Amino acid sequence: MSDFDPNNFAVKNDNFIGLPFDADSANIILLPVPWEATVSYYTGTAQAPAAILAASYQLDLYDADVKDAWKLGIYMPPVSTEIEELNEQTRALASQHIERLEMGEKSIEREVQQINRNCQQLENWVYQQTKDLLAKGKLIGLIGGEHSVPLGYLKALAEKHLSFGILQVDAHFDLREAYEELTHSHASIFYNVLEQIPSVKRIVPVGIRDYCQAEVDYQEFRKEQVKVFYDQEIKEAIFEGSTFSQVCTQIIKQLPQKVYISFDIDGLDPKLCPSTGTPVPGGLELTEVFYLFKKIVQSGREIIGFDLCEVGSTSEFDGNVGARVAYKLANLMGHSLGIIDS
Ligand SMILES: [Mn+2]
Repeated sequence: MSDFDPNNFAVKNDNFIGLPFDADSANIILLPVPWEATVSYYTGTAQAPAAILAASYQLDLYDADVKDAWKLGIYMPPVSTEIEELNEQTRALASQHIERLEMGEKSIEREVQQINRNCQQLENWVYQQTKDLLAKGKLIGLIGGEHSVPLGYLKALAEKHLSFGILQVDAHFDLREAYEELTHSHASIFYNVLEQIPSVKRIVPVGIRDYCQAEVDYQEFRKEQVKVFYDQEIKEAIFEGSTFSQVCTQIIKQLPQKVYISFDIDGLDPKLCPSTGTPVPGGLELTEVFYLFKKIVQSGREIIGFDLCEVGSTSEFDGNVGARVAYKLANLMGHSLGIIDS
């Protein structure tokens, strides 16, 4: 590290942005979870960790919001081949199953049970990995994969932090009680979080613009816990003269002291994530979400963890945007917890 020059081009050393850290020396671990068993539209997010790593070498290390950000110490371990194999098996089963449903045929119970069991195995793996990293004092950014992957991480985090909130950037609510009969669906992550993790006292979804009646009803049922900022409401407030800064103040007011950020890349305008699993027109600009994150940190709140999910891999630009989001979130998380000053 002593001879590392942050002004130089990145060396392709198999670590994020070519940073000079390893599993021991890093403070922040970007844990890759190459999983897309339950995706229902475009595939490719299982390769997102590889796409983000490949694109990351193009980034500059300077971050205007966090001085000497590169010194925080970020490390991205290699992708687990065990999880890659489990993903491939499960994806094969799930795509047969989803095709059957789309043809109007009945599902095969044995097959559904096998998919759900494999998804549980993935959750257990994420839980154990993140629990071990937290025990070593590491901060973690989970790099999906589809949006179902953070459940095990949130369970591990909930053992360390007994009360926290989640800022969810997303086009979708993900509040379905199972989707396509799959209990661990990407469309059910926050239903599962609310039903299974009592330490999560508040969820603040931002950018929501594609959802069903049952999700609206469930949000209404959980309205003290789920404070939603629909994309349409945000845009209309701005059309009528509110500023984005005022919108951010309202969002931040709903967040407790400890904040976990769950960033589904499809919360952004799809021009920034063209090959994500389920792109939806509308959404936020990258500058807007980065401003919101910075304001959260400036409010004195702590970012205790994050995930970045649903980044596509079939166009190179998705990895480029994903790498920038991962770096900004890691930097602001470290800064909010006082690892380095700014
Ligand atoms: Mn989502």
